Amino acid sequence: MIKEANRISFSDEVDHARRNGTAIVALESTIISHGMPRPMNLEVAREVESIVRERGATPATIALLDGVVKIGLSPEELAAIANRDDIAKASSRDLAILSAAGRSAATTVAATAHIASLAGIKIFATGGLGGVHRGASDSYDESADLTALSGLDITIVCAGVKSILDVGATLERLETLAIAVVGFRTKKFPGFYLTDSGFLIEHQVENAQEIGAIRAARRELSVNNSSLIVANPVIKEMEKNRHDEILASGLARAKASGITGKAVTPFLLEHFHKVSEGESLRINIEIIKSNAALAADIALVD
Ligand code: PSU
Ligand code: MN
Repeated sequence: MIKEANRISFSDEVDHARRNGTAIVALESTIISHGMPRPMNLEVAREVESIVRERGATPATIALLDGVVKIGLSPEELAAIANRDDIAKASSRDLAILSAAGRSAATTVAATAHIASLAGIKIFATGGLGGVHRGASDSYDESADLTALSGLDITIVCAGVKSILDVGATLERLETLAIAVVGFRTKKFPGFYLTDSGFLIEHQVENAQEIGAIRAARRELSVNNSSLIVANPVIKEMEKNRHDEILASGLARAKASGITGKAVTPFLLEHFHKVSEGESLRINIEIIKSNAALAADIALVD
């Protein structure tokens, strides 16, 4: 559990929920600072927190601010993550380096899941997971989200993985890493902007109670050394041909501009937002809100 009081701090709201043992949902911050444009990003971040509260759970948006890991952000801190120009993108490996330097960063799924686990928070809502990128057999670009989730017991609600990735390869890696996957009212693995990535998953659940029962069984059978993914598809997806066209132009532009490493995901998301004239942003927002609501319901079952 947490020792370094100065390096990690809880918001009053999250502190209160921890003391009372009530439901908490972890939320990541990269999606706020690097996944959506201003000023919409702050509005959405606030709404997502409100949705978690309305369902009866406590939101814990996680980020690094001026060297301190924050579990739960005050309204001012949330605005800082959304609007400040000095917010880095931190995966797990970056956290200590940035913290020691007193820097600020939004946390990816990998980093957020790590911090949430430290704080004993077991349920986490995000948009889309990172995964294996297209062309990874040459570039070796595979998100650290996968390895992080392979070593943490957290239940993560997402709309599958982004269709910008190699979805088939990502599903294979999830299997190898013993990360469990269930579809929420679907057996089609969602592709973020699309309800169906073209890949099937084996297991389907219908409600939060069923997920609670799986979580209990995981503990009893000691198969909770790695995470459980709840894949929750978007309701109103992007038109498939349009999606494929935007993706192809985005990948070509990323290649031509020499975009690599951690810049790839934000670059492609921004390309989608620009070219789809707000359609991808609308979908992104719908996804985060619906995932936050489902995560709250799951947290309340525990
Ligand atoms: N999904 C979104 N928007 C995002 C991300 C995911 O809808 O901005 C972020 C998440 O924080 C995820 C990260 O952990 O992208 C993965 O980045 P990379 O591919 O560089 O590991
Ligand atoms: Mn990468």
